[in-house]
Amino acid sequence: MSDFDLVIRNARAVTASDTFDCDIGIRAGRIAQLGAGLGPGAREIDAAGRTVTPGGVDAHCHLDQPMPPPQRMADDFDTGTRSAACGGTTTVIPFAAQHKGQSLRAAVEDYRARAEGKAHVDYAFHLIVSDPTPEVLKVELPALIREGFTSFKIYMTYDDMKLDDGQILDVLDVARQEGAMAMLHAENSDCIEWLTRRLEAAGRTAPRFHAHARPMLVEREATHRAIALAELVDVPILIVHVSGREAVEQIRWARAHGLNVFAETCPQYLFLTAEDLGIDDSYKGAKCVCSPPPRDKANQQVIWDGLNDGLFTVFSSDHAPFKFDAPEGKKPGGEEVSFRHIPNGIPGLETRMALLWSEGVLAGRMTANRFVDLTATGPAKAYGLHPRKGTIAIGADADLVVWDEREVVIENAKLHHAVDYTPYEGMRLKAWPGLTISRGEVVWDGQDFHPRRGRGELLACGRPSLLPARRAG
Ligand code: DUC
Ligand code: ZN
Ligand code: ZN
Repeated sequence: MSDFDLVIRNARAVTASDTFDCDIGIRAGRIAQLGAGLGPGAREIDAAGRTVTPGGVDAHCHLDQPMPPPQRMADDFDTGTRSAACGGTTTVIPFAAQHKGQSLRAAVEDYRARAEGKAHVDYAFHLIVSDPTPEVLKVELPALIREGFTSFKIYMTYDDMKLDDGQILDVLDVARQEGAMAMLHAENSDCIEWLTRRLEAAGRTAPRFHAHARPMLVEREATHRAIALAELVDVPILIVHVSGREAVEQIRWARAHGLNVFAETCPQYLFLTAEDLGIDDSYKGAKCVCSPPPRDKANQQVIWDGLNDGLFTVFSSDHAPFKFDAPEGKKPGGEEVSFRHIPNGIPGLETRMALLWSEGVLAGRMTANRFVDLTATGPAKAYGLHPRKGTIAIGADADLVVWDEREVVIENAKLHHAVDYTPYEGMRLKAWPGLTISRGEVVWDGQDFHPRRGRGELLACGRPSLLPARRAG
């Protein structure tokens, strides 16, 4: 008789706060015991000499999100969660996006149907509120938050998504009343449009001009405004995909003034620069067109500093899967178009964990505990999934990564997404997940993916647990 379904022996377990040697006993998908010399498991894995971290929580990725034609995302919940699993991520949080004129509940039901029966690892949904009608504000959004959709994104740019300041205040007010987490995409839309028109008038339409149309100033201004709006409503917010110094300075200012402003950043702001959008007018730069755009080397260091000193709570991929050489992707209708029309975003679900483990932890830039906080515990707390997700603790889901330290060259041909490129092609890393375990099942063994479509569950999120609960009265 075995005591456990699975025992991982001799693990060097790392949480956001501690590092300890132990066996991990798993029963019915959960961590049942941590300790030395645990009883037998039906299956046993010896992790001697290897580090075990919580499975990653990728709290910002886009999968099968409805897009205006001809655009189409290459990854759905099948290929997206496959790619996640093979890169050490065991929970993904993509977006149920409301389009203008649509009910928010209809957007959630549509997205639920897109995910149903496809996912290989667990998932939750953020909402995107793009049409805050009285019905949405008074009825739909409060009800959805109470049903477990406790976070939503607000866009300050993109014509089909953006809210004006008054609308943002209204939506933030719902977040405050219901204890939800509002995520802000902070870029000034009018400044981008003004710059884009001038660039186009001068014939500057190559992908690299995307970065010229979105300088740090437009991110700084919108970040400042988002902070002021949240201060007025008196509600915590989280600024997503922070790219560099100017937005970081705004967030530091807010924190210094006692405001609850949280922040997320992404691998592209550590490992890419604006030069990856092109130093000439080559269309290849379209591969790295994302918003905000990557900045320069000095800004990469600012992001590393913020990851280490606690400015950032969340490290996400912002995986936005558009093929490069495809009419539904970066070449709309098969054409090399002006940067204005290139779908924004880059793939990154599978590479996020290994990039930060290798270039952060193994390169000596970051502690392993901080890595866990940024890639798993912090996002799980920010979006109400902790302690079920994001940690190694008795009672938590047995979502784990056992790390292999070996040289790995990133090649798109070896990745498991449905995108035809990775911006990190050829990069040499010092490690890759050797095992990814999702609720006690090995979904990736370092060589092979073990598919089981539909095993991933839709998670109901609780309230964010980054702050003490607000007391009534
Ligand atoms: N920017 C976004 O806001 N979303 C998707 C990808 C991107 O680059
Ligand atoms: Zn965004
Ligand atoms: Zn995004």
